[in-house]
Order: sequence, then structure tokens, then C-alpha cells
Amino acid sequence: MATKKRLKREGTLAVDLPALASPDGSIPAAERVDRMAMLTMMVRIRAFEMKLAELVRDLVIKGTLHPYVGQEAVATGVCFALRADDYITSNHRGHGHALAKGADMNRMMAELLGRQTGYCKGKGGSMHIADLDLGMLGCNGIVGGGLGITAGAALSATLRGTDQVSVGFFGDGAANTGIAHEAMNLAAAWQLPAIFICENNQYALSMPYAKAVAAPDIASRAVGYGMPGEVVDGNDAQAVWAATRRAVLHARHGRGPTLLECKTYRWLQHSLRVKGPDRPADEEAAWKARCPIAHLRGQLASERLLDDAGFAAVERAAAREVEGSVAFALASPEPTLDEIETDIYAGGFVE
Ligand SMILES: Cc1ncc(C[n+]2csc(CCOP(=O)(O)OP(=O)(O)O)c2C)c(N)n1
Ligand SMILES: [Mg+2]
Repeated sequence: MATKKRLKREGTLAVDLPALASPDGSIPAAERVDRMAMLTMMVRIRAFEMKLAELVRDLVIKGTLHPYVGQEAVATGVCFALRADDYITSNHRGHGHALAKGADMNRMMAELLGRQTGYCKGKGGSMHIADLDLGMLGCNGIVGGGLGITAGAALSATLRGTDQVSVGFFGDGAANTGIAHEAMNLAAAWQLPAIFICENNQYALSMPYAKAVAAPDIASRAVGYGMPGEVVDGNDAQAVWAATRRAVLHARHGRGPTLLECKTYRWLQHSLRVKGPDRPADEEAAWKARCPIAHLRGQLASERLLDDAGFAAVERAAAREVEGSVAFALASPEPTLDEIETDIYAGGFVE
């Protein structure tokens, strides 16, 4: 109870409201997202991920990783609605989240290739990429594990009296873990500035959503937690941005958390070394026909804001950046043996 009182005294009531926010939480008419910048980010994420598929196939990257291809509009739409000092937590499929929050592609590629110049000095790999300076609190290999951190970061912002918000990305599988329930319940009970972004890509590894959950929408759970919930077209970056902006304004006003369920689809296999059973071909084709990049490109083209040459230039720049990141990584040294016990928080051998 002491915490609750403290939240009231120092936290939610002390929030400094940003000038942009409307008191009812709606998006001010003047506020627009830069859709060209969003498209550029999505193309960069896809180019990065497609390159990783090659590097894994060719054994340049030795471990496994979980590709984000097909889901680019979620990370991009969400992160474009945030401030630089807001927090995100991520999951095992986290490269897109990191890039969209501003992570440096060179350092990401170096980490994936196990180089000293990587985000974790080449010792963490795909599921540990973090950049605290960007408010990127980490990818996470424990399904659902990021959500406790989401709530914790939101509590920290409240106790410090800042108006930062904390966003947690998680999958439809993670939605069924205990920590997801605990984090959402506590965030609502304490009215924390958290936003829970469920990327419902229809599968948890090989488990189809419809076999794991009776309810059609995860967003409907929000009612039970006492927070707003919304189903969003996760392949429409602008729709994701708008829904997130509403949630951000809600949270910054001290009105507590929101649950957004972004319906989307991963195009590639679960992880680049774990294929899982085949999915129905017509299902895959239907989702690929709703490519998030093609969708935004089409919107901009129909408004005469982007032509084919303009899009090709965006793709070329992304390809150059990715190739540059591979060259940077390959030119960087691998970690040395005397580093093996540094940066370790817990350890030991299990026999
Ligand atoms: C606690 C825990 N249980 C199981 C796993 C193995 N695992 C890794 S990813 C995954 C599926 C997660 O599905 P979802 O949350 O929908 O995310 P998606 O892979 O679809 O992005 C599982 C079961 C794990 N990493 N952690
Ligand atoms: Mg999933």
C-alpha cells in the first residue's frame, strides 16, 4: 500500500504533461507521422533480416535467430510514436524492435557475427541486444520475460516522477504465460505508464493461435485488467502508429496502461534453424499479399508522394547500409578468451 500511496503522491499526479497531448487522450489534429521515414525504417529492417537469412545459411552466423520479416509495421509504427527517452522491452524476435528504436546496424550485425564491436561485445547474440541509452531494455530469450521488465520500467518512471512510457513487445504465445498476466494486472492496478504490444502473428512456434486460445482476440483481455484494449491491423504502419499514439497520450496523462493487439504474420520460419511444420500455403499467400511495406508504399504512391524510382532509391540505400554493416562486423575482432568471464551476472555449470 505504501507504494500505491507513493505513486499517487510523487508519480501519476506529478506527471508533466507534454504540450502536444489533448486532455481526452486523442491525437491532436496537427500531429502527423513522417510516413517516408517509416517506410525507410521498414525497408531497412527487411533488408537486415533477409541478409541474416543468407548469413545463417552460409554459416557465417553460427547460432540461430528469429526473423522479423512480415512484421516490420509493428515495430516501426510503435517506435515512431515514442520519444527517444521512452522504454521498450523486446523478445526473441527483436531485431526490428531494436532498429526501430534507433539501434546502430553496425553494432547489431557485429553482435550477430560474434564480434567485440557488437552490442554485447559479441558474447550475447541475437536475443540479448540492448542499448540502455536508447531506452532499449533488451531482447529476451525467455518467452514473456520482457513483460516484467516493461512493468518495472514503467514503475520506475512513475516513482522518479518522469513522464516516460514503457512499451513491451510480446507474441501471441507469450500472452499465455503467467508473467504476461502478472505484468498487465499490476500495471493496471497501479496505473503505470505501460503499453503492451501483442504481435499476434498467428503462431507460437508450431502452435496455431486458434488451437491455443478460445477467444478470437487477445485484446479483449484488457477488459479483465481494467485497461483499454484495441485490435490493430499490424500490417498497416500508420494504423499501428495512431493506436500507439493514443496509448502513449493515455499513459503520459497518468491514466495507466493499454493493451494493443497487432494482427500480423511472420513470413519466414520460426527461427532460421527451426523450421516447424508447414503452414497452409493459401494462408501464407494471403498474408504475403498484405505486405506491410507494399501497403505503405502504395499509400504514398497513391498520394503522389513516392514513385518507383524513389522507392528503388530507398531499397538501394538500405542494401548499402546492410552490406556496410557486414563489412564492419567482419573487420572487427572476435572476443578473446580472457573476456570469457567478464560481463557475466550469473553463471555456473549444470551437470
Ligand atoms: C519460457 C519459455 N518457454 C518456451 C520457450 C521456447 N520458445 C521460444 S520462441 C517460442 C514461441 C513464442 O511464440 P510467440 O510468443 O507467439 O512469439 P513468435 O515466435 O510467434 O514471435 C517458444 C515456445 C522459451 N524460449 N521460453
Ligand atoms: Mg506468435
